[in-house]
Amino acid sequence: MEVKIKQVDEVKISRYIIKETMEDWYQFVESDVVIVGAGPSGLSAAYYLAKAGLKTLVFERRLSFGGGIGGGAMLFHKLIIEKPADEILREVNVRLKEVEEGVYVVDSAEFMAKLATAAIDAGAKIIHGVTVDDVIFRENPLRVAGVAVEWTATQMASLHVDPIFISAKAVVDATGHDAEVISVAARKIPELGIVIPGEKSAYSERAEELTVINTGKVAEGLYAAGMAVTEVKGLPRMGPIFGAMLLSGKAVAEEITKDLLK
Ligand code: 48F
Repeated sequence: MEVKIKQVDEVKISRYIIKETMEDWYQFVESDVVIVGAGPSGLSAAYYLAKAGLKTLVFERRLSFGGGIGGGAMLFHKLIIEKPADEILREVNVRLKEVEEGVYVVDSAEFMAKLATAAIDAGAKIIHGVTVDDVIFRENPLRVAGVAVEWTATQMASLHVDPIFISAKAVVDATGHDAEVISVAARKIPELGIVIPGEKSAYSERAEELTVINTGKVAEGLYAAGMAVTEVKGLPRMGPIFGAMLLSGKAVAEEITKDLLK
Protein backbone atom coordinates (compact mmCIF):
# COMPACT_ATOMS: atom_id res chain seq x y z
CA MET A 1 0.00 0.00 0.00
CA GLU A 2 1.35 3.42 -0.96
CA VAL A 3 0.92 6.01 1.81
CA LYS A 4 1.51 9.73 1.40
CA ILE A 5 1.10 11.49 4.71
CA LYS A 6 1.66 15.25 4.98
CA GLN A 7 4.85 15.87 6.96
CA VAL A 8 4.68 18.29 9.91
CA ASP A 9 7.66 18.92 12.16
CA GLU A 10 7.56 19.08 15.95
CA VAL A 11 7.95 22.85 16.22
CA LYS A 12 5.00 23.47 13.93
CA ILE A 13 2.89 20.94 15.81
CA SER A 14 3.70 22.72 19.08
CA ARG A 15 3.15 26.23 17.68
CA TYR A 16 -0.26 25.41 16.19
CA ILE A 17 -1.42 23.79 19.41
CA ILE A 18 -0.18 26.60 21.66
CA LYS A 19 -1.60 29.36 19.45
CA GLU A 20 -5.03 27.81 19.01
CA THR A 21 -5.32 26.87 22.70
CA MET A 22 -4.39 30.35 23.85
CA GLU A 23 -6.78 31.96 21.37
CA ASP A 24 -9.62 29.97 22.96
CA TRP A 25 -8.61 30.97 26.50
CA TYR A 26 -8.13 34.62 25.42
CA GLN A 27 -11.59 34.67 23.88
CA PHE A 28 -13.42 32.82 26.68
CA VAL A 29 -11.76 34.63 29.61
CA GLU A 30 -14.83 36.86 29.35
CA SER A 31 -17.81 34.56 28.86
CA ASP A 32 -21.54 35.05 29.12
CA VAL A 33 -22.00 31.77 30.97
CA VAL A 34 -19.58 29.40 32.69
CA ILE A 35 -20.98 25.93 33.37
CA VAL A 36 -19.06 23.83 35.86
CA GLY A 37 -19.33 20.14 35.06
CA ALA A 38 -20.00 18.27 31.80
CA GLY A 39 -22.49 15.78 33.25
CA PRO A 40 -26.04 15.44 31.90
CA SER A 41 -27.34 18.68 33.40
CA GLY A 42 -24.25 20.71 32.41
CA LEU A 43 -24.27 19.41 28.84
CA SER A 44 -28.00 19.96 28.47
CA ALA A 45 -27.62 23.53 29.79
CA ALA A 46 -24.65 24.12 27.45
CA TYR A 47 -26.65 22.90 24.45
CA TYR A 48 -29.58 25.25 25.07
CA LEU A 49 -27.49 28.26 26.13
CA ALA A 50 -25.24 28.02 23.10
CA LYS A 51 -28.30 27.57 20.89
CA ALA A 52 -29.69 30.80 22.36
CA GLY A 53 -26.53 32.56 21.16
CA LEU A 54 -24.77 32.99 24.51
CA LYS A 55 -20.99 32.63 24.78
CA THR A 56 -20.95 29.43 26.80
CA LEU A 57 -17.91 27.81 28.39
CA VAL A 58 -17.95 24.45 30.18
CA PHE A 59 -15.16 23.41 32.53
CA GLU A 60 -14.90 19.70 33.25
CA ARG A 61 -12.49 18.33 35.83
CA ARG A 62 -12.06 14.99 34.12
CA LEU A 63 -10.83 14.16 30.61
CA SER A 64 -14.21 12.78 29.62
CA PHE A 65 -17.81 13.82 29.08
CA GLY A 66 -20.95 12.75 30.78
CA GLY A 67 -20.26 12.71 34.53
CA GLY A 68 -22.52 10.06 36.02
CA ILE A 69 -23.89 8.95 32.64
CA GLY A 70 -20.82 6.87 31.85
CA GLY A 71 -21.12 4.53 34.80
CA GLY A 72 -24.73 3.77 33.96
CA ALA A 73 -26.57 2.14 36.85
CA MET A 74 -24.03 0.31 38.99
CA LEU A 75 -21.92 -0.02 35.81
CA PHE A 76 -24.84 -1.50 33.86
CA HIS A 77 -24.67 0.50 30.63
CA LYS A 78 -28.36 1.44 30.47
CA LEU A 79 -30.24 4.33 32.03
CA ILE A 80 -33.89 5.34 32.36
CA ILE A 81 -35.40 8.47 30.84
CA GLU A 82 -39.03 9.47 31.27
CA LYS A 83 -41.40 11.83 29.49
CA PRO A 84 -41.00 14.71 28.62
CA ALA A 85 -37.17 14.47 28.73
CA ASP A 86 -37.29 12.03 25.80
CA GLU A 87 -37.91 15.08 23.59
CA ILE A 88 -34.45 16.44 24.46
CA LEU A 89 -32.78 13.15 23.56
CA ARG A 90 -34.79 12.90 20.33
CA GLU A 91 -33.53 16.40 19.44
CA VAL A 92 -29.93 15.17 19.73
CA ASN A 93 -30.64 11.87 17.94
CA VAL A 94 -30.29 9.48 20.88
CA ARG A 95 -32.20 6.25 20.25
CA LEU A 96 -34.79 5.37 22.91
CA LYS A 97 -36.44 2.06 23.67
CA GLU A 98 -39.91 2.52 25.16
CA VAL A 99 -40.40 -0.10 27.88
CA GLU A 100 -43.74 1.22 29.11
CA GLU A 101 -45.80 4.25 28.13
CA GLY A 102 -43.53 7.32 28.61
CA VAL A 103 -40.60 5.34 30.06
CA TYR A 104 -37.49 4.74 27.96
CA VAL A 105 -34.17 2.90 28.25
CA VAL A 106 -31.08 4.53 26.72
CA ASP A 107 -27.55 3.33 26.14
CA SER A 108 -25.09 5.27 28.32
CA ALA A 109 -22.31 5.61 25.71
CA GLU A 110 -24.71 6.91 23.07
CA PHE A 111 -26.32 9.30 25.56
CA MET A 112 -22.95 10.83 26.59
CA ALA A 113 -21.50 11.07 23.11
CA LYS A 114 -24.53 12.56 21.39
CA LEU A 115 -25.38 15.07 24.12
CA ALA A 116 -21.78 16.32 24.17
CA THR A 117 -21.71 16.51 20.37
CA ALA A 118 -24.94 18.50 20.34
CA ALA A 119 -23.57 21.00 22.88
CA ILE A 120 -20.36 21.47 20.89
CA ASP A 121 -22.18 21.72 17.56
CA ALA A 122 -24.48 24.36 19.07
CA GLY A 123 -21.35 26.42 19.84
CA ALA A 124 -20.47 25.64 23.46
CA LYS A 125 -16.76 25.47 24.26
CA ILE A 126 -15.88 22.54 26.53
CA ILE A 127 -12.46 22.44 28.18
CA HIS A 128 -11.39 19.26 29.95
CA GLY A 129 -8.94 18.76 32.79
CA VAL A 130 -9.85 22.02 34.53
CA THR A 131 -11.26 22.26 38.06
CA VAL A 132 -13.23 25.26 39.30
CA ASP A 133 -12.21 25.86 42.90
CA ASP A 134 -13.61 29.29 43.71
CA VAL A 135 -15.77 32.12 42.40
CA ILE A 136 -15.20 35.83 41.80
CA PHE A 137 -17.68 38.16 43.55
CA ARG A 138 -18.59 41.83 43.35
CA GLU A 139 -20.54 44.20 45.61
CA ASN A 140 -23.20 46.81 44.81
CA PRO A 141 -25.03 44.73 43.83
CA LEU A 142 -23.64 41.65 45.58
CA ARG A 143 -23.16 38.99 42.93
CA VAL A 144 -21.05 36.15 41.63
CA ALA A 145 -19.12 37.43 38.63
CA GLY A 146 -17.03 34.47 37.47
CA VAL A 147 -14.83 31.58 38.56
CA ALA A 148 -11.27 30.72 39.57
CA VAL A 149 -9.78 27.71 37.77
CA GLU A 150 -6.83 25.36 38.12
CA TRP A 151 -5.61 22.43 36.08
CA THR A 152 -7.02 19.31 37.74
CA ALA A 153 -3.51 17.88 37.48
CA THR A 154 -2.08 20.80 39.48
CA GLN A 155 -4.60 20.13 42.21
CA MET A 156 -3.92 16.40 42.21
CA ALA A 157 -0.21 17.09 42.60
CA SER A 158 -0.97 19.48 45.51
CA LEU A 159 1.17 22.17 43.89
CA HIS A 160 0.96 25.63 45.38
CA VAL A 161 -0.19 27.51 42.26
CA ASP A 162 -2.56 30.46 41.98
CA PRO A 163 -5.58 30.08 39.71
CA ILE A 164 -6.58 32.15 36.74
CA PHE A 165 -9.92 33.90 36.59
CA ILE A 166 -12.74 33.79 34.08
CA SER A 167 -15.54 36.34 34.20
CA ALA A 168 -19.14 35.37 33.50
CA LYS A 169 -22.53 37.00 33.77
CA ALA A 170 -23.87 33.65 34.98
CA VAL A 171 -22.13 30.69 36.64
CA VAL A 172 -23.94 27.32 36.68
CA ASP A 173 -23.06 24.76 39.31
CA ALA A 174 -23.61 21.45 37.48
CA THR A 175 -21.04 19.61 39.59
CA GLY A 176 -23.41 16.89 40.80
CA HIS A 177 -24.03 15.63 44.32
CA ASP A 178 -21.47 17.86 46.05
CA ALA A 179 -22.60 21.22 44.59
CA GLU A 180 -18.95 22.25 44.77
CA VAL A 181 -19.25 25.77 43.42
CA ILE A 182 -22.25 26.79 45.48
CA SER A 183 -20.65 25.22 48.57
CA VAL A 184 -17.51 27.30 48.19
CA ALA A 185 -19.55 30.46 47.55
CA ALA A 186 -21.70 29.77 50.63
CA ARG A 187 -18.61 29.27 52.81
CA LYS A 188 -16.47 32.14 51.49
CA ILE A 189 -19.17 34.76 50.84
CA PRO A 190 -21.55 34.47 53.83
CA GLU A 191 -23.23 37.74 52.75
CA LEU A 192 -24.88 35.72 49.96
CA GLY A 193 -26.92 34.00 52.70
CA ILE A 194 -26.76 30.56 51.09
CA VAL A 195 -27.59 27.72 53.49
CA ILE A 196 -27.05 24.18 52.20
CA PRO A 197 -29.25 21.55 53.90
CA GLY A 198 -27.77 18.64 51.90
CA GLU A 199 -29.33 15.91 49.78
CA LYS A 200 -31.89 13.41 51.18
CA SER A 201 -32.07 9.66 50.58
CA ALA A 202 -33.75 8.22 47.50
CA TYR A 203 -37.37 8.90 46.59
CA SER A 204 -37.28 8.73 42.81
CA GLU A 205 -40.94 9.49 42.04
CA ARG A 206 -40.85 12.77 43.94
CA ALA A 207 -37.24 13.74 43.31
CA GLU A 208 -37.49 14.11 39.55
CA GLU A 209 -40.11 16.87 39.54
CA LEU A 210 -38.75 18.58 42.65
CA THR A 211 -35.30 18.86 41.08
CA VAL A 212 -36.61 20.58 37.98
CA ILE A 213 -38.96 22.88 39.89
CA ASN A 214 -36.15 23.99 42.22
CA THR A 215 -33.57 24.49 39.45
CA GLY A 216 -32.29 28.02 39.00
CA LYS A 217 -30.79 31.05 40.66
CA VAL A 218 -29.36 30.68 44.19
CA ALA A 219 -27.70 34.10 44.28
CA GLU A 220 -27.18 36.88 41.74
CA GLY A 221 -25.02 35.41 39.00
CA LEU A 222 -25.03 31.88 40.48
CA TYR A 223 -27.36 29.06 39.41
CA ALA A 224 -27.84 25.39 40.31
CA ALA A 225 -28.65 22.56 37.89
CA GLY A 226 -28.87 18.79 38.19
CA MET A 227 -27.96 17.03 41.43
CA ALA A 228 -26.44 20.26 42.77
CA VAL A 229 -30.08 21.38 43.13
CA THR A 230 -30.92 18.47 45.44
CA GLU A 231 -27.89 19.26 47.62
CA VAL A 232 -28.64 22.97 47.86
CA LYS A 233 -32.41 22.59 48.35
CA GLY A 234 -32.42 19.48 50.60
CA LEU A 235 -34.26 17.27 48.08
CA PRO A 236 -34.23 13.47 47.72
CA ARG A 237 -31.99 11.67 45.22
CA MET A 238 -33.38 9.53 42.44
CA GLY A 239 -30.71 7.13 41.20
CA PRO A 240 -30.29 6.05 37.57
CA ILE A 241 -33.31 7.87 36.10
CA PHE A 242 -32.00 10.87 34.18
CA GLY A 243 -34.98 12.83 32.88
CA ALA A 244 -34.70 15.49 35.58
CA MET A 245 -31.01 16.07 34.81
CA LEU A 246 -31.79 16.94 31.19
CA LEU A 247 -34.86 19.02 32.06
CA SER A 248 -32.94 20.82 34.81
CA GLY A 249 -30.21 21.77 32.32
CA LYS A 250 -32.85 23.06 29.94
CA ALA A 251 -34.65 24.96 32.73
CA VAL A 252 -31.48 26.71 33.91
CA ALA A 253 -30.64 27.63 30.31
CA GLU A 254 -34.08 29.18 29.86
CA GLU A 255 -33.80 31.17 33.11
CA ILE A 256 -30.32 32.47 32.28
CA THR A 257 -31.30 33.32 28.72
CA LYS A 258 -34.20 35.35 30.10
CA ASP A 259 -32.00 37.03 32.75
CA LEU A 260 -29.18 37.92 30.35
CA LEU A 261 -31.15 38.86 27.29
CA LYS A 262 -33.78 40.98 29.07
O1 48F B 1 -22.24 14.11 38.63
P1 48F B 1 -22.73 14.59 37.32
O2 48F B 1 -23.19 13.60 36.34
O3 48F B 1 -23.82 15.74 37.61
P2 48F B 1 -25.32 15.99 37.15
O4 48F B 1 -25.37 16.63 35.83
O5 48F B 1 -25.94 14.52 36.98
C1 48F B 1 -26.04 13.64 38.06
C2 48F B 1 -26.19 12.22 37.53
O6 48F B 1 -25.05 11.86 36.78
C3 48F B 1 -26.39 11.16 38.62
C4 48F B 1 -27.71 11.19 39.24
C5 48F B 1 -28.92 11.36 38.38
O7 48F B 1 -29.95 10.68 38.92
O8 48F B 1 -27.81 11.02 40.42
O9 48F B 1 -25.38 11.30 39.62
O10 48F B 1 -25.98 16.65 38.28
O11 48F B 1 -21.58 15.43 36.61
C6 48F B 1 -20.87 16.42 37.28
C7 48F B 1 -19.60 16.70 36.50
O12 48F B 1 -18.95 17.79 37.09
C8 48F B 1 -17.56 17.55 37.18
C9 48F B 1 -17.45 16.05 37.42
O13 48F B 1 -16.19 15.55 37.02
C10 48F B 1 -18.61 15.53 36.57
O14 48F B 1 -18.20 15.20 35.25
N1 48F B 1 -17.06 18.38 38.30
C11 48F B 1 -17.37 18.24 39.62
N2 48F B 1 -16.80 19.22 40.35
C12 48F B 1 -16.10 19.99 39.46
C13 48F B 1 -16.27 19.45 38.15
C14 48F B 1 -15.29 21.16 39.59
N3 48F B 1 -15.09 21.75 40.78
N4 48F B 1 -14.71 21.67 38.47
C15 48F B 1 -14.89 21.09 37.26
N5 48F B 1 -15.67 19.99 37.08
